[in-house]
Amino acid sequence: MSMTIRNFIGGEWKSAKGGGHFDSFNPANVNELLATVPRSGREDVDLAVAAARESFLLWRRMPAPRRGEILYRAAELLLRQKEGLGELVTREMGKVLPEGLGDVQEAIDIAYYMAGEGRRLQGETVPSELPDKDCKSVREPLGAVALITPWNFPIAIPAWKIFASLICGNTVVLKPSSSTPACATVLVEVLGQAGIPAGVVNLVHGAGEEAGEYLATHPDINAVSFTGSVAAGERLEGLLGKMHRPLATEMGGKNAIIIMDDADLQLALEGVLWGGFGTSGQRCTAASRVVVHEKVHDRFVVMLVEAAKRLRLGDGLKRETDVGPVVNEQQLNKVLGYIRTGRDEGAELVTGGQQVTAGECARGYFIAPTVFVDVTSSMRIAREEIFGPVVSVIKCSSLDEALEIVNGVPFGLVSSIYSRNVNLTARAERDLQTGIVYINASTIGAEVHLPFGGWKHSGSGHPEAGGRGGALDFYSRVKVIYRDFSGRLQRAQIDK
Ligand code: UN1
Repeated sequence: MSMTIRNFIGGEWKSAKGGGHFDSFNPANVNELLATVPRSGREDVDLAVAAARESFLLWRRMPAPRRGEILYRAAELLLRQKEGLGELVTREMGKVLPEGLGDVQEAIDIAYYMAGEGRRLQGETVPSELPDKDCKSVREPLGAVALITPWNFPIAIPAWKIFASLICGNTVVLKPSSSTPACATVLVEVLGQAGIPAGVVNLVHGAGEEAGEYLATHPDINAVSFTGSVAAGERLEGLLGKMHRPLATEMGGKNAIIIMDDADLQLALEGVLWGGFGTSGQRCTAASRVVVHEKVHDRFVVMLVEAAKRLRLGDGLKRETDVGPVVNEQQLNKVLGYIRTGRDEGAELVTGGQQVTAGECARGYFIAPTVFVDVTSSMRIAREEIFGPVVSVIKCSSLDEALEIVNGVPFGLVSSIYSRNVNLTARAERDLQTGIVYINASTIGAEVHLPFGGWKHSGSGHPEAGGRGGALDFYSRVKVIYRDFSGRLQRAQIDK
């Protein structure tokens, strides 16, 4: 049964002022309509921003531990609804059910974690260079923040941003991806049930170019956090840079797994399958490059091709499905386009490479798990983010060469190395130019209490998740307070 979705503004569910709407479908079966969604315009965004501004004073003055208690209740409610929400994730964006449940679990984790941060939110207290004077720094919220989120983690990524914003004392306007509006709506519903006051979290549905961009550049917004495509992120960087508005962007990766000649190949294989084809390759953290030592290259390719062929495509709600659909027709065409590019560039396609339309795949957007070999680092399939179930295998002859290949792309989100040699893994740990490095583990599986963010073109360098050194640094600003209780003029740098 399909839902009729509304915006959530100032604690009320509202249709779009202009009356327009769009639909959300199940990508495993496009005949299944999930939701009819308001297509918001400027007026709707104006109302949501006004609601966020109005509630800011009340929310920022609520003691942070009290804000944390509300977040804790949200975590408990999400836990109770985990099954239903996980299924909705699978139905709305296609990832297999265990991953849909994982998406929800990641939101639960961040809610508990940020609830605890309400009793920390540390600044610093340090001695002054002068007598009878003390110095401290405190964290203050930014104001009303705009959060623009993608479809690949339709619960977890909004939750990363919302809970970090809220614990710092900000109010929020969320514009979720137009491909996953139902997931965002249920998440916001739960926040209301947890006791978040009206106006503190607002939700506006619509297209990125309309509602999203207008929201991000709205004069009454104080900061913007965006996760999504490179093109949209770079556009926002241009617009907001001119406005001197804080912007956190998370725009993807071209992540690689290095497999050295002494690696446990079976373990590495499992890592490549999980990293390359989990979520149908639609993660910023997906392992889309595998750099394999020449001594084990051919053996590993045989293992990979056999295993990739065995993966079962289908509806993610079915227990036996390994790989679900890609999210929509546009992604389908984009990924198929990259597969054509790979062939044209001279890479050898060893398995997959086409849309699957047989049997239960007939009504959805399915692409067979695809592996290219003989890929060189200058090819587009080895440099650009594909965001689909496509793995490019590149041969190397030493760790140095592997590091050069991995580091030689503009992105820098995740990398991984499989080797039993501690000296090699320690060198890789030191020299890999990515925000996240895994040793003997795949490229996916970041945990919420550590910062999540890419280097280089992967993002702005303001990580998601984590506490100090992570999301809290973006969603708060530091105020330094000097208190002089000497009763006389004391001059720093001058009086001794
Ligand atoms: C993303 O791909 O956008 O490490 C986020 C992971 C997840 C988060 C991925 N915990 O793959």
